[in-house]
Amino acid sequence: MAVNYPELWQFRFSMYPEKARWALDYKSVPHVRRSLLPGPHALTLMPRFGQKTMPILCHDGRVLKNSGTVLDYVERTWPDPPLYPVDPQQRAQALEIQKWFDDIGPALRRAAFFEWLPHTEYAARVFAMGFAEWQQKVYAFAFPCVRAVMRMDMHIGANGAETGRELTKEALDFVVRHATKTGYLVGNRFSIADLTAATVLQPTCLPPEYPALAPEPRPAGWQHWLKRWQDHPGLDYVRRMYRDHRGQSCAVSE
Ligand SMILES: N[C@@H](CCC(=O)N[C@@H](CS)C(=O)NCC(=O)O)C(=O)O
Repeated sequence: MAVNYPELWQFRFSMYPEKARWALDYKSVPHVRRSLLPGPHALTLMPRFGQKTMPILCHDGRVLKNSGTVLDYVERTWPDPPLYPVDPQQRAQALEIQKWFDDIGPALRRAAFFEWLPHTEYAARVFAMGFAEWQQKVYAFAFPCVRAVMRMDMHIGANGAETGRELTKEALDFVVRHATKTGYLVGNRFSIADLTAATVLQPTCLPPEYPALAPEPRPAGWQHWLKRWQDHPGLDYVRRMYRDHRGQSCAVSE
């Protein structure tokens, strides 16, 4: 009998799909990952789902869009181990923290992209990781056009990058302040708040457990971006969440 695996639509190298991957892996849920290339992704997603952002999770005839909705579904469908605190007050607090990090994610992404998107060959290679060689070649050729659209779409520019850097610092300060007592943002165990905070902040230190690494040697823009954060104590929290809780991939090939 064919197994009905949940199907996760994603970019390999992206923060919001990472929230969904992490939740599924954390709960040991075998799932299929459908990976798309930034740019052409819209042509696949729009006719099928009527939106072009991911993650999108398909399971049992349901289509879940938006990382918060996907994680809520994952939590209800596969409750163990839990990502939502049992205590209602703590649960509300964890969901509020998730929302805050979800809201600042685009600003942080804008700031990071501002520094490393100009490295054409490298950026195209990172986005096309895992695709067939011919696709990588075509993508590298077309990348300057794709990048122009990305810059417009995500409003990538100097002012936005400055705001993004300020918010990144604020977010790193936040995790240091809130995780001092127990090591976690809410209560004394790993929750959706930590999963979201660590995911959104992973570009500041690229923890080795992140499933899509930016290969070395990294171009100047990347190095500059990473150097900016390297002495912030919040990086210890991000690395610890990844090291202690990221777990193994439960992706299956069909
Ligand atoms: N608030 C949404 C944000 C999703 C989002 O921005 N996803 C990015 C990848 S990290 C995306 O799919 N971008 C493609 C596009 O905007 O065309 C969520 O939590 O799922």
